[in-house]
Order: sequence, then structure tokens, then C-alpha cells
Amino acid sequence: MKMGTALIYDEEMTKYKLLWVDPACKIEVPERLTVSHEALVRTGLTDRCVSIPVREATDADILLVHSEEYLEAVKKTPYMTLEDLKEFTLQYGDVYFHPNIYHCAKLAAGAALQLVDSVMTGKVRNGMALVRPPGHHSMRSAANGFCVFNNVAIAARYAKQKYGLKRVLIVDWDIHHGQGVQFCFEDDPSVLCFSWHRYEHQKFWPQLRESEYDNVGKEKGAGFNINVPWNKVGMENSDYLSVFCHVLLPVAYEFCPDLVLVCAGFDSAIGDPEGEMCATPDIFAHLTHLLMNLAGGRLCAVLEGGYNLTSLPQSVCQTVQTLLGDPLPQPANLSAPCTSALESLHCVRSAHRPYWSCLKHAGRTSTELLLRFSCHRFQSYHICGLMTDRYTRIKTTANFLQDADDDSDALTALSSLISLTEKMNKNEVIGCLHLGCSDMSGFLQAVFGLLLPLGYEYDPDLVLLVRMPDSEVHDSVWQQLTALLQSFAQGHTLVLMQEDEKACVGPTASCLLGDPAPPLERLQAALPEDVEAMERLRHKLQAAWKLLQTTGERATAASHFSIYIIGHTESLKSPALD
Ligand code: X5A
Ligand code: ZN
Repeated sequence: MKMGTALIYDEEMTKYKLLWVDPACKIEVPERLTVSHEALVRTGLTDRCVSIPVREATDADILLVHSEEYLEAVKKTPYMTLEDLKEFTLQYGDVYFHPNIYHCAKLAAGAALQLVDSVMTGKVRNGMALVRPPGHHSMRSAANGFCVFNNVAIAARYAKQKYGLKRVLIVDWDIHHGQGVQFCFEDDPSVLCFSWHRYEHQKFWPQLRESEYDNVGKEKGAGFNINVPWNKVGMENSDYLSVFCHVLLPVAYEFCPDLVLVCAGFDSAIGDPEGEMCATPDIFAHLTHLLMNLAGGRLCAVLEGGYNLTSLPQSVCQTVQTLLGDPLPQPANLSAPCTSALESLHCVRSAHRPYWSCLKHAGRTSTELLLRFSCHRFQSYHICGLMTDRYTRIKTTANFLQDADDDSDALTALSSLISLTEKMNKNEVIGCLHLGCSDMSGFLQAVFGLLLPLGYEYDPDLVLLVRMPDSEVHDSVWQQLTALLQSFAQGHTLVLMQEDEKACVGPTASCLLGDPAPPLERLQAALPEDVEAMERLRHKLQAAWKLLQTTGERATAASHFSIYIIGHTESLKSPALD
């Protein structure tokens, strides 16, 4: 099993800065990198990572994405006078040059490539590169938005070329649209690009029509570019999680990537002067975790933006800590997604409906209800203090699994478990979700569309995961489920399995210990009756569980209104009517 987390950083990348007055660029300072690195050192995270040296990207590496003319032009910048640099800078948008930036840009791209190599050769499981300049705005022949070379785009092409990867997923959680990444791969179905971004109906930089949700990719790449525009500032944790549960995760699992690259910008965190969003740094632990079981755990995060020198280092620490496999923090104050976020979500899902079977709503009635679900409240057992660190987690898991193994009666195991947990504080309340589904795709769809949002909103103190003897859940899906459920209750998960499932005990335990779940095979479309049943249930539960919603109130109200005025107006093409 590949283990370990790579950390790539070199102080050299702090050695360039803005040399003249430019209000648009003054936030991109060397301290962004130093405070992030210092926070990792202070919290002991650097010591737990595998330190990998940077290297300079070669011309050939850079030419995977950029034009020769552009590379040659940038090569001249180290020799330019201040006046020449200023003038050179003027041809691009919101970016600055410095005599040392070409060197740093080669190191930043090279760092991303070193990270890909470390993960692909199995030296580590995953990793993060702390780099400057960022990359996701730079285009084939243009610097843009503080970016010189497109670090992540180069890394994706490099990974495909060097390791023969068929599919790469790029997740851009920076608050700006990674338009450089989009333009690079928009006709390429082998690279799935996801970006959410502050948009405000095209009022926010870079003010591109191409950042809209209806830019789904071109030609063969149609469906492989996902844009989630935020049309209001102040988005919160629940807005981000909602997009992950209802768009990114189902599509990403259906895509089945061989590698996940993250444009890890933290200007999407609270306090950032650019993003003006309200998500807290611990949300990045969850975003990271939710992506960590794709591609057999091969995840490379590369720093992009992040300009608040308090929330940036905190967010970086959350990301690295999660990559290392630590239990996740309880997601802070989850509320209902806001109306504007729900409107965006609805538009994105609709725009991608033709391309992804997980977004296709079944049109016919189910003959059989294949998905059973109940949600009731009952007394539970507070288990805090029992599993406070990795070591005790291991021990408890082992003991418990041993019990279940030795004792032929699963009930005995259950009662011993309960007596164990009864010793802990009581009187906390958890929910019980019973989920069954006939095929793998339908099951996973229910996990993303129902179970994860419910779990996040419910915020349990303990997750009790029971594998029913007749569940027919494929082992690999079971492992994914086990891994994903550790998003909740700070990883306090208890698993009950039966004697005849001995073979799956080891793999389950390894997921509980934070090892990546093995990659799934590419999913087929879910059975229409499963989708239908799930959708119906989701709609029924939406009033009580806001994270299940995928449509804004306004959108709903508007459709009712359209129905009401049938015959009087032209608005017969309302989505509610087809
Ligand atoms: C990487 C990044 C932001 C550029 C903002 C320009 N760039 N107004 O976050
Ligand atoms: Zn940004």
C-alpha cells in the first residue's frame, strides 16, 4: 500500500515581488508562501510529510501547454530593466513580472511535476506543492491573474504523456475561474475540469462569458468542463458541500479518473479580499477528504490563490493534515445552502444532464422500490474520548473486528459493542440511515445525493455502519462507503459485519485506518428505478433536510408561476413543462 504525503516547497519561490504600484496586484506577496510554510512547520505537519525537492520545469515541459513565442518572450524577462518589465507586463491582465519570476515560474511548474512523479511512482500516496507564481489563469500565449505558466495544466499533460493515464480530473476550488485550465482542455474528454468561481453574473474578474455554467466543453470534450458560477458573495460551507455532493462527486466517480489534480487556491476561504466568501478553513479538510478516495488516492494539490494571511495558512494546514489521514474536524455551522447557490447548482446540473448518467433523472415510474430508506431518531452512545487519536482508533477497530470475528453470533458482538459504548457519555442523539440498492451506480448515487448531505446536516457523534448479510454491496463500493463516512463524527465509525464476510474485514479495517479505498471500475448508468426512487425520497426529505436541495426557491416559484399562466403568455418553454 502506497503511504505518505509529499510536501514540496522551496524558499526560492518567495524571491520575487511587485516592484511598482499596482492595486490589482499588491495582494500577491511572498508572505503568502512563508506564512503557509511556517504554519505547517509550527503544527508539526512538515515533519510528518515526505519532503520532495523542487526542480525547474524544462522547455519541453512548458511547451506541453504554452507556445514557443510566449516561452521565448518570458525567457527574456530576467534581463529586462524595470521600465521594460512594466511595459512587458502591460500586454497581460492583472499580472506583474520581476527579474526572478521566470526562475520561480519554472520551479512552480517543476514542483507540480515532481509531485506527479512522486505520486505516480508510488513514492507517496498524495501530496501538496506550495508554489508561487500560481498557474490556473495563464494561457497558451499569455500571463494572467498573477500566473505565468499553468502549473496544473502542464502537470496533467505530463502525467498523461509520461504515465499513459487515460483520465485526469482537475478540481479548481480557487475562487477565481481557472480559465487557463478550461481553455487548455475544453475539447479534451480525457481531462475533466471542474471550477467554481465568484462570477456575479459576469461582473467579477476576469468577467468572461466563458465562465458561465453553460460552457460545458467543446466537440469531443462536451460534458468534460464543469463551471459553477457563484453569483453572490458570502457563500458558506454548506454551499460548497452541496456542490460537491450534488455535482462534482457523482460526476467524478462516473468519470473514474486515474489521477486527481487540485488547483488548491484558498481565496475561497473566509476573510479573503478577493473571494469575499464565508467558508471556514476546515471546509478544505472535507473537500480534500471527499476527493481522496478517487483514483486509488492519487491526489496532487498545487497552491493557487489565497490572500488572507490568516485563513490561507489555516486552510493549507487543514488540507495537508487531511492528506496525511488525520480525522476530520466537525464541519462548522452547516445551514441550508443559500438561494443563489441553489440556483447555480440547478443550472449546472441541468447543463450537464445530457452528458452524465448520474444527472439524468428517470422519467418513468418505478415498478419496484429498490431503495429502502428510513430515518429515525433514537438514543445513542457518545463515544468521544474513546478514539481520540490514530493509535486508539486502530486498537478499537482491531478489538471490535476481533469480537465480530471470534464470535459466531453477530448479536453478541453488537451487545459487547454497545456495552462498551454505554460506558461513555450517553444521551446524545444520532440518526439511523438504512440504505439498500440493487446496483453499484445507484448505490453510489444514493451515497452522494442522500447519505453525505444528510450526514453533514445531521452532524452525528458516531457513525454505526452495518453491513446487512443480504446487502449485495460490492466489496469495493463498501470500502468507498466506509472511507467516505469518515467525514462525519471526527472519524468515529463503528462497523458491524457478519461472520461470513471475513474476507472483507481486512479491507474494511484498512479503510478505517485511512488507507485509500481501491479505485472502482467505470460505472454504468444506474437503473432508472433506483434513480427514480432516490429522487422521490430526496424530494420528500428536502423540507426537513436542506442540504438535499438542488433547486433554488426562486426557480421553484418561477416554475409554479409559469404553470399558472399557461395559455396567457409565451413562457410555455419553462423547464417545469417538459
Ligand atoms: C491565482 C489567483 C487572482 C487574480 C486576481 C486578479 N489569481 N484581479 O487567485
Ligand atoms: Zn484565485
